[in-house]
Amino acid sequence: MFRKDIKTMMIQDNLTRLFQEAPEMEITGRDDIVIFSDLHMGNGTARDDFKKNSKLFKHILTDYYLKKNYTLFLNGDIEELQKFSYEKIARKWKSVYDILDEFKGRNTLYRIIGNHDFELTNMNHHKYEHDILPAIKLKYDGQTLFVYHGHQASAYLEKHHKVASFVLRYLAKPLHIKNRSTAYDSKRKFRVERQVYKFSARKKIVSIIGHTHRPLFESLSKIDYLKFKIEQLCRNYLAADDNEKKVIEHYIKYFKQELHHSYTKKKDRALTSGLYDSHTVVPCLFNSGCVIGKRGITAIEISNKKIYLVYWFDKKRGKKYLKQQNGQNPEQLGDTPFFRKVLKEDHLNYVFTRIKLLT
Ligand SMILES: [Mn+2]
Repeated sequence: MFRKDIKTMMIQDNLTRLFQEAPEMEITGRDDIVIFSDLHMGNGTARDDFKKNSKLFKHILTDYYLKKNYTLFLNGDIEELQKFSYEKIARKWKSVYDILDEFKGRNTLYRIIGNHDFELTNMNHHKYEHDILPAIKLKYDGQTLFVYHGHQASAYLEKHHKVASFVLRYLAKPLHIKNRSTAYDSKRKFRVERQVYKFSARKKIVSIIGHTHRPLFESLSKIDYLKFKIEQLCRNYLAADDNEKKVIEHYIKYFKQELHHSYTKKKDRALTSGLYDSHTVVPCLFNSGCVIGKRGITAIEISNKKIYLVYWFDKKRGKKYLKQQNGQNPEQLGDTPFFRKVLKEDHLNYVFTRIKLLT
């Protein structure tokens, strides 16, 4: 057997074990859930990746999700314990923990472990001692949404995260080395996604991860998604009446522009093919992105029997997102400069039907 095959087998076993051991929670179409990952909260200095979006994050938690009674899932890497001590983080971001406590008081907070906050599982007497889960299975209408951070799909991290932690805290700090493991290189991102995709398709489940900081919806990157949408619209065009045809033409034009735009940006173009073994894409992999994005925060929401990828941004930093897209206007959060925009959405039953038919 090749080394590569052994590695794959080990990772798939790893994910299977995680799946078996994860607690289950029943959800219905009436539940409202939001999933964030990768906050990487630090000590408030320039090396703290969370700092830039902290105000936005606090606002959307209190003025949107708490107000609307959402259940909050924090899907790993909440604290950046590979660079900072828990005490320093807790002191600096007390205002964030106060908000988390409000969710906790309502019994609507779930914390899932990541690789950068893994140390918490070895610490006693901190406030989330009994709240941290390795993963969770959300059961919806007999189907499974498996929520976990995603580092378990990387053989390297599982084995070496203690060494990585040491290196980051004691060596990277004085030398001002940028956190390489958060700015995950493309190849490693791709490998993690591929392993999770493989596992989920085989199990006929949906996986919702974080870790790579790259938002994914229905296993599709932005380019894949646009191509898929254009194809779908072309098919629908034939059976549409005159009015619908106009709308469809409008959408195709918009998606084509976006696609062209993405192709000219090298970053989006990277890693768009080869994630899948077969030619059909099974919509089994979702990624919430991260809270520390340069242009804002992405999250996965589950509500109204649907799943959404949403984008929160500050008007000053995301002006181009203010215009109408996909026929949707971004929604302003009260009189703040903050906006919420639905990037992608689909019915959960439709997602699971496609998983069933395509695997
Ligand atoms: Mn991570």
